[in-house]
Amino acid sequence: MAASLRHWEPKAVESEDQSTATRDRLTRLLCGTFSNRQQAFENPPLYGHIMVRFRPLPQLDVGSLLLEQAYAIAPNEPYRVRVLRPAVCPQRGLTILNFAIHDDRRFWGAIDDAPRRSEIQEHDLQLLDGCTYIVEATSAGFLGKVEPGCRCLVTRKGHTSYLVSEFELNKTGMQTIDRGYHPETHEHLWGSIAGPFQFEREIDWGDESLTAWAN
Ligand code: CYC
Repeated sequence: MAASLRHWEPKAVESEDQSTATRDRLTRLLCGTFSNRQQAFENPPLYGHIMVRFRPLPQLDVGSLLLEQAYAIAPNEPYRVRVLRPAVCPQRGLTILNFAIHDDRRFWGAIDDAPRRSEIQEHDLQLLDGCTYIVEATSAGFLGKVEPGCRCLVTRKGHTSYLVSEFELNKTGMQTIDRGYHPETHEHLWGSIAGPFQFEREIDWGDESLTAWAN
């Protein structure tokens, strides 16, 4: 007997409710202030002391989080400002979309300033194509990797490289590894020889995500 295609379903696929709940759990777990204070103090000069902060932007699509990444000595001069958006897509499952903000200087420090955060609009965002994280839930939290394909192109010291990046997120914090590779030779050009950055959660803003998109 031919099996009916209509009834075929891969076992691992979650129901829509389950995957929305998982997405919301990821959003909640990202919200907060993370720093590698201990690692930086124990291993100078291998690791700079970095602060990573994620906070909800309720005026934007569900899950949108402002990210400011800065050296701890200059917290309001972030070297990376992004909007991240956990999202479930039918082909790839749980993902995090990564957007740059046009002229992001306008919003430096907005992570600590709700009125300024509220000014960020959807038309300020530009999707960083190829830089989407593919995420899986684990018992303790989440694992994410930049999508395959070597398409997350970044420029460092005038040279183009593609980013290979992974993170592991749980209640206590987040570990990250970023590495850049040459687009043709695939030679390792920069990043993480000493091992992952170990960020600990210092402030938990997860509760802000519970009400941000409720209506
Ligand atoms: C680039 N690091 C990137 C990019 C991503 C991340 C997505 C390229 C796309 C972009 O610019 O947004 C990583 N973004 C993340 C991670 C999260 C995130 C893990 C959390 C979910 O939202 N990166 C570090 C270290 C440092 C580093 C502190 C040491 C290797 O976290 C370097 N990352 C680094 C560099 C680049 C990069 C040099 C490319 C050039 C640049 O942006 O300056």
